[in-house]
Amino acid sequence: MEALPKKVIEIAQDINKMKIRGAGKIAQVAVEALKVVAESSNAAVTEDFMAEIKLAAKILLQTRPTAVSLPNGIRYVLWRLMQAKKTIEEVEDLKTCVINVADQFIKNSKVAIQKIGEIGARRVKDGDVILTHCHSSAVIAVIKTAWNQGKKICVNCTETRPLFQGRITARTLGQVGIPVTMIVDSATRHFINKVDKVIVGADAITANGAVVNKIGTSMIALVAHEARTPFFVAAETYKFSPETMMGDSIVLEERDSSEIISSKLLKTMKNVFIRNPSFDVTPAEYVNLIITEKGIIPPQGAVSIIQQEYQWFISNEMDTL
Ligand code: RUB
Repeated sequence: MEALPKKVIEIAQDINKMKIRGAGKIAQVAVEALKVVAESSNAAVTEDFMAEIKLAAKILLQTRPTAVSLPNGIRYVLWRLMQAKKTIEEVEDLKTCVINVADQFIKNSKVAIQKIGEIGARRVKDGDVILTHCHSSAVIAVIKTAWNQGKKICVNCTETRPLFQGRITARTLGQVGIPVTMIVDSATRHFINKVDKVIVGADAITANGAVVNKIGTSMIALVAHEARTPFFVAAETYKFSPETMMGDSIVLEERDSSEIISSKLLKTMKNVFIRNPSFDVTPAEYVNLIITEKGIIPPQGAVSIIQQEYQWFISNEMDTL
């Protein structure tokens, strides 16, 4: 079997180092990487081609553990490839299959964001103050769509420590003219009574409607719950986790301590240890609704989405990876 193309390794490294980040984007580039494998494969027999694709899938899956969009995107391609292989005998035809399916996933993913924008914007009123956390393409779509509809909204956005993804959100929204107030994460409760609704993205949504998102999200949800401020989640259906229906739980990534404090400074402190979990879990009871490209659902509807979208996975217990 040939070595994987350099581009695929680079994509895997960029996801791991967070040069490419955000659950939706991670899934899109991982699927793009499978397409690169297909485009550059010199495999002579279908078995070799399948082995190359599976190796790339394995490497990509190891890059970040929490965003369910990543395995869901990869499975989208692998499942269709495996179905195709039952009748296709030529390597070239399998390559075409991967390329087409990958393009289809990326296109669907972009359309989903657009639809979430349109559906979510209906829940945004003229004059709303929206609070968001981290940087989510789905949330940006909702806010920008509402703004483009002429709704005079403004946004409070947390810095999102330790890696400050809130700055990406602030810059993106500010650029189109939306007034943004950036606050430190811990100022959320101080400002919550001036906020009309909270909208955050998701890395994973479990069968019981819990939402896994950037660390700090569950604290914001708690604050919103106490203040009776609606808490919305904007997420494509490929963020829903079929594994959680089979009893698995979502792995919460914990990243290096150097993201919080330099190792040089840490060495000067005695008996100090750092923990750096990247994500947390917001229970369903703190979530008012989830905006998906298929419509708005209560968190309790997560299980139906999983049943509808991932029946093929559940009934086949897809253990090919
Ligand atoms: C990003 C994050 C985002 C979700 C949703 O974490 O938690 O809220 O991934 O984003 P990180 P999107 O920066 O660690 O990847 O809506 O763009 O998929």
